[in-house]
Amino acid sequence: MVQELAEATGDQQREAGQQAPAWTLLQDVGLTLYRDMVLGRRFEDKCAEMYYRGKMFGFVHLYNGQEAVSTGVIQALQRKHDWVCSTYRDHVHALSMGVPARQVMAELFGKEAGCSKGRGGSMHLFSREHHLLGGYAFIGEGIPVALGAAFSSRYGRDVLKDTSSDAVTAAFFGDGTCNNGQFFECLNMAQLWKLPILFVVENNKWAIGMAHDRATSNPEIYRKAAAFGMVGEEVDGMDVLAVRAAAQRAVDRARSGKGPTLLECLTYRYRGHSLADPDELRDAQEKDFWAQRDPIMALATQLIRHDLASPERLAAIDKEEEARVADAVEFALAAPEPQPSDLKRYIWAE
Ligand SMILES: Cc1ncc(C[n+]2csc(CCOP(=O)(O)OP(=O)(O)O)c2C)c(N)n1
Ligand SMILES: [Mg+2]
Repeated sequence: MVQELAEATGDQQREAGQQAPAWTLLQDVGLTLYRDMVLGRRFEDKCAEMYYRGKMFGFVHLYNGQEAVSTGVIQALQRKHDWVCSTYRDHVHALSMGVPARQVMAELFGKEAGCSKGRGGSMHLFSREHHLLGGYAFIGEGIPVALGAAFSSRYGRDVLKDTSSDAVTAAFFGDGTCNNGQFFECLNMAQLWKLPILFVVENNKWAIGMAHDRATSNPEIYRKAAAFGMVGEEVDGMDVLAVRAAAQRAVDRARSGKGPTLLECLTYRYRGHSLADPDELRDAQEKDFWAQRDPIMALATQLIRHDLASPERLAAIDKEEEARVADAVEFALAAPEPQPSDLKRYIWAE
């Protein structure tokens, strides 16, 4: 673990022109990853509470269990420079991208203060400021959007000769989505043009109630990259350090013009497909197996074992993030509704 953290901090230090990784920097990276995952988990738990109390409406898809993927990949990106495209399971990607919890929660409550002005709701979070290209309700819909962003980086650099145009885009999507045509079309174009993009598959074994192995001829998704001559890599999606390291390799490849990567993260969603799903199809043994590999618990154990954090320090972070989420709920509940007279506003760009 110390080695992986040292690699991560080494990147930061190289940028700052320093030499050996200092212990405090190792600690900083470890705690940043921990805090980001805790915020995601607490936020989602609060959403479930609000939904079941009848305060939140529509379909709401939670991310519990998959936090190491969002945190690991997004922490390898450059904030407000690189881009991310999500799915309907998008709250935690938005938080990892730095969209304030208040704005995300207000969006879920349909308020004007939400990141999509209350017009998008849970499945359509968007923030230009934070380089979040959106959540999308149709599966696979975000992949070509991400491809377009990656194309524009490459075009800016190669055709318009703008050397600062080196942004990388990460497209997140699920295992079920990899049986959709847009996935294959976009992989082909990305490799053909060596676009700076990460195709991040969050393989949580299920597409609503369809088990991945029952629906997919070759369940090892990362191997599909080979059909396009692309690099494909499989990573333990419950291990945030492993995800971060794999994402960093892919980001380096993309930014240096070597092209895309298909990164398959093996993970699990703890809750039903959406909050309307009673989750009766998956067996308890399977759920237990993955619960024991919880990404937040795993990182906490490592941080404590390597003397990078005390249990008290981690508990304090838990409390701070819990308070951030409680504040977001208060803010969202008090925020004004959009005006009926503004019904058609934001349909077109202003
Ligand atoms: C084009 C399209 N077809 C069907 C659906 C219905 N649908 C919603 S979620 C889903 C399963 C997606 O599973 P996966 O890609 O594994 O993502 P996960 O929900 O596991 O994150 C399907 C088929 C849809 N939203 N869009
Ligand atoms: Mg899935």
